[in-house]
Amino acid sequence: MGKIDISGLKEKLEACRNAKAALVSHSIGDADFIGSAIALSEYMPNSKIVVQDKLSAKVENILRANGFDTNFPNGIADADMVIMLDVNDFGGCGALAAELSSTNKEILIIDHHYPKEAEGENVTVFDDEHYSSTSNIIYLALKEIGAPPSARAAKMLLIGIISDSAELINSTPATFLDISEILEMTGLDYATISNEISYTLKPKERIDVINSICSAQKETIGGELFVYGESKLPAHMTADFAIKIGADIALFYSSYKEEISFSARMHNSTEKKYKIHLGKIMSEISGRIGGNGGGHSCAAGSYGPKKEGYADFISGFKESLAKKIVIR
Ligand SMILES: [Mn+2]
Repeated sequence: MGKIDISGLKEKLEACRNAKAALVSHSIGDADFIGSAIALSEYMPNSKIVVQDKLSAKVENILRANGFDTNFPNGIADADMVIMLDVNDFGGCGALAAELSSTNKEILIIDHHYPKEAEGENVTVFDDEHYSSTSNIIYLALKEIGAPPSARAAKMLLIGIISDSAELINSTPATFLDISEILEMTGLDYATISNEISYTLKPKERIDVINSICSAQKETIGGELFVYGESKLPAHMTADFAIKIGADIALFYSSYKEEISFSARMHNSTEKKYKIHLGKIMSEISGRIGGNGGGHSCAAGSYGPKKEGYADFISGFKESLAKKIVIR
């Protein structure tokens, strides 16, 4: 495994520009993935975007609204190389996990999550948590190369950057700089993009969010308000709303037919005070639901088939918080 920095990434992309690359994401690709993939596939004319399972419903709507196709091939068999975007471990790639960990094809990882080990002689990694999204990395790399994206692709990168920033809270000076440059380049205004990516929940869904938060557990750990419980909507939505209305840390789960899915969110002031990294916690305790976990310091997720492990998962989460907040 070789690690590269941004100049190494620039050289690498220039060298493999004409490769038949498969651009793959974590399971259930999000706006950051699709923005990165669209811009990169424009630069790499022989590449193709692969969706091994499905895209989030939100991303499909965004693609349709912007005139993009929503059908993508799901395999990597005919590709010469694989570029993993917005994911840094094979396990996170769901249906492609086994194939990726055994393939001899060259693999390039471009990501901004807490580094995990993706082993292999054939693996090159650019992974830097200082970037608030993979879309920022792709934007910067293309700029360094001197091949800026078209207005259409730049808008998708912008949607990726803004979506991953949790309303600009998870951001760096470069996040704002890139947003500003792309707005200028495309002539778009921020409000239009923001409206395009914000949740448009129907009244019934808003009732579900309100009910989920009302019936959640509320406790203080140290001086921090921790809210957790079951969500009737996808867990990340309820967790986002819980933070908006005053939780310092929120952990919600949604139960599906085959699996359980957890989302954790944290106010950035809590992160600053205690140096808690939700992505690390979710990764460490994901075995309790027999699955995978990871993400960022203030926004992370975990999913797995062992639904009965949910209470154990919550206790593991609370123990990890207590270690950071109370004992320090
Ligand atoms: Mn991302």
